[in-house]
Amino acid sequence: MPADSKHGLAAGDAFRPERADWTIDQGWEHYTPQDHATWKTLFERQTKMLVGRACDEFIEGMHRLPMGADEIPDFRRLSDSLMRRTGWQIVAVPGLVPDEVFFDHLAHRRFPAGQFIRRPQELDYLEEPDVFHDVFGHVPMLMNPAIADYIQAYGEGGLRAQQLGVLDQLARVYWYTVEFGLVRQEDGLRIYGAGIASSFTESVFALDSPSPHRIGFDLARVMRTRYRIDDFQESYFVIDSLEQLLELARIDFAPVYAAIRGQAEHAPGTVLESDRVIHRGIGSYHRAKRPA
Ligand code: HBI
Ligand code: FE
Repeated sequence: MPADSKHGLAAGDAFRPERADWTIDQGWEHYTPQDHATWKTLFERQTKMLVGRACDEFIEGMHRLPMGADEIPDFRRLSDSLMRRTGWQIVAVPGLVPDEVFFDHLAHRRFPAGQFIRRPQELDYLEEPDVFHDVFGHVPMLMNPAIADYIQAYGEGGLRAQQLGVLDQLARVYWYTVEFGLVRQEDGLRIYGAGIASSFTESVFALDSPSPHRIGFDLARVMRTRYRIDDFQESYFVIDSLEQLLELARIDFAPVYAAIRGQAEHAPGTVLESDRVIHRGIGSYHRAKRPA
């Protein structure tokens, strides 16, 4: 799962950064055998789970990276591979960082990755993005040129969106693509979003459950759609190929913000007349959890 609180800092409030960009040393030598064992458990069950579920670009990116089951990857080595291919680097951070700091890193093709790893008794529970979510979930996709440009554009757009007062709208686009996106491949829907790819349970739910909606991606539609931060998504948005993200990276969002200004927001589970519905969810999962 991704960060539970995408806006503002929850658990990290007390943390005072030494550097203005919030980076810390990964301190790879200081990971304990237990830390590496936790990585191994997560890595092995997730690589098995993602066969036939993750998109081809994810699998290819993973194969090209110095990342395996045996140890938490060293960010310096990941950065060497990324730099050669797409010009990205990985920098270590203590957890969630303030929005401006996050955007500035992305705008400069630096991906901030949580330095710590979750505790063994909390394999499926995360309050802040840790090294498994950030590195296993995000880094393989950063080997792809389309996603690489798209995430940089998101960083640049984030600073503009803040000034325009439309950060919520932009953050939803990130959420429903980079974190929870699905892509159509010849043989069916596949995962490219890191929040799904790094989650054992959601990687099944997102593709196989009859419960959630799967809807063709539309920028203005997604900007108006709230999301769940504490549970599986009620709707997933599907792009036709990763090239679609490259188009998104190149267009100016300002006219779209202007067009939807003042329009109503959609609840996470709403289906609209205008939607290109790929699978209409039966909503069973979230209905069962709501108090009667
Ligand atoms: N910090 N480390 C980290 N990772 C994130 O995904 C992140 C963040 N800070 C802010 C943030 N995400 C979001 O609030 C923005 O995408 C809007
Ligand atoms: Fe993430």
